[in-house]
Amino acid sequence: MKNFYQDGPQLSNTFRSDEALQKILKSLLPADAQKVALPHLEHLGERAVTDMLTWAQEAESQPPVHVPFDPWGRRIDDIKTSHGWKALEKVAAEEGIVATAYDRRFGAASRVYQMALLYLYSPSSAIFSCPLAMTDGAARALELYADADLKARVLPHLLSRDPKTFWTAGQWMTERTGGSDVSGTSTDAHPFTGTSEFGATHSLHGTKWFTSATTSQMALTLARPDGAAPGSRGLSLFFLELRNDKGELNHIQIHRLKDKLGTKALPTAELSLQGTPARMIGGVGEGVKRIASVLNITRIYNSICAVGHMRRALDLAQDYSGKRQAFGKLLKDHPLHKSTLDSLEADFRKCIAFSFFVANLLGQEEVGEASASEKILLRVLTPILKLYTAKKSIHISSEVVEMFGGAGYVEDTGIPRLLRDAQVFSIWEGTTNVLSLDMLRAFEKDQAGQILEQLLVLNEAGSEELVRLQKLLTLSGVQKEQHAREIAFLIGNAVARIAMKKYSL
Ligand code: UCC
Repeated sequence: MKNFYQDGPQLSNTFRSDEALQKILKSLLPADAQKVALPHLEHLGERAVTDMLTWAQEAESQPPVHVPFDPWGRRIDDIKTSHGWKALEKVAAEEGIVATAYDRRFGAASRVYQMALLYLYSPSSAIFSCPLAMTDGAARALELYADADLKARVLPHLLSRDPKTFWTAGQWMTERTGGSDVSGTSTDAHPFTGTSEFGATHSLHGTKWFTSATTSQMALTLARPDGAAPGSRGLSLFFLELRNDKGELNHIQIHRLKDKLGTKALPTAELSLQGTPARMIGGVGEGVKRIASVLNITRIYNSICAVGHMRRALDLAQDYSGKRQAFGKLLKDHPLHKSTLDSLEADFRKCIAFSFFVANLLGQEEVGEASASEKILLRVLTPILKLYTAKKSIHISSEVVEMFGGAGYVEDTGIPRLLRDAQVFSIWEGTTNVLSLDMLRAFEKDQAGQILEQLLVLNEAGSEELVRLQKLLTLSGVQKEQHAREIAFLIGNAVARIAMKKYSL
């Protein structure tokens, strides 16, 4: 074996090779939607392993840089991103990764089609899918709650397929007091006295500790208007534009970019608002309820992206198992290696089925076709889906890194990034525990717990997991809180099985 060199893993068209996705789409998309969506997805599946992959590698190797001052000492707070990052933004606009959901050409199925595009786009996007999540969430919040003039000004940009007019949005919730508990938000909103192109009502003062994709053109944020109550019930939702018509930041100072474990290409920043003009959306104290519509979209994005991430990890591991020899045979011919891979593939199938089940509910709700109990299911299943897919993605990524042995631990193979980037799925947009408790609170509203239990009883009567779940659901107070994660995972498993059956996976 003197001149032996191992061949690395190869990817092929990620739509054509994805049997589970194809089955789900054939089940969920009506014939007219399939005619348009399937060739488009095949085209994107090819880009995901050609030009996009090259740009994603470029974006990863040239992370964003914050330039606080110009050569003469003026404060400019420029954030320089790579050519690859910009090219991936262009792809997002051209391919309609957000817009497809809102043209509603195929009714509820437009959302499913759009989530399938996102699923293929995300693993080759260097996590440009994060700004897209915020863009989609902002589009939905504006569509639901903004006045007509603000919608007319902003929605055509967020939903543009032209890279020259496309905008992305940021979501700025997290302050130094924390990202989960927003009750301590200390950004103040005073009445605005100047003139503003977008009808500002307030000027904001405060520090945002983590702002997603700070190169976006607009953001939604929480702040406390003068005289509003303390705690989260006193917060309102605000729209702002980052730059004025001269291209200068609108009274925003960027302190630094965050040095994160992963998502290295993503320009996440810490900044302060120093009298930033902003327009209130909804009323005083309605902030959390209004921003929840952003969170519900970004949590489903998180799930679809986590599942896309799993698929990418498994594609690499499966290809490699047909190339790598050890102990006299290929990895795929070792029974233990094969059964390990098969069990990861089974986890992936559960997650993709569950994710598209919820994406379909979202589509139905958006076009007014969801029944009352489907709306309630969407509300309670969203946090469960998010936490379930995030944890599975970390598990699968970790196993895949291990399957590459030492090569999986060496940076230039690109494999370690799988694990680093997976870890964020369970942190941003609500951690596992925060979402488990959100689920318990949601159970209490509109008999959501009973509606969900009925669905499970209908499909899983007598199963050991259902019996355990029913027992846990009878707990109350601290005991129920202590078991909230177990409850969430039992429900996740059950709904995933129901969805797999529905899509014949
Ligand atoms: O900033 C971050 C980093 C950005 C980068 C992210 C990129 C993601 C990209 C993904 C693609 C790759 S991450 C920020 C992370 N923070 C969070 O996600 C927040 C986590 N915390 C929560 O989820 C909390 O549950 C809160 C903040 C939403 C709510 O806490 P509160 O203050 O205790 O409020 P309540 O009492 O739970 O809810 C207030 C009201 C209630 O309605 P009413 O008043 O009618 O009873 C709730 O039912 O809001 C309602 N509500 C909701 N409604 C709360 N949550 C929801 C919801 N999800 N849907 C509908």
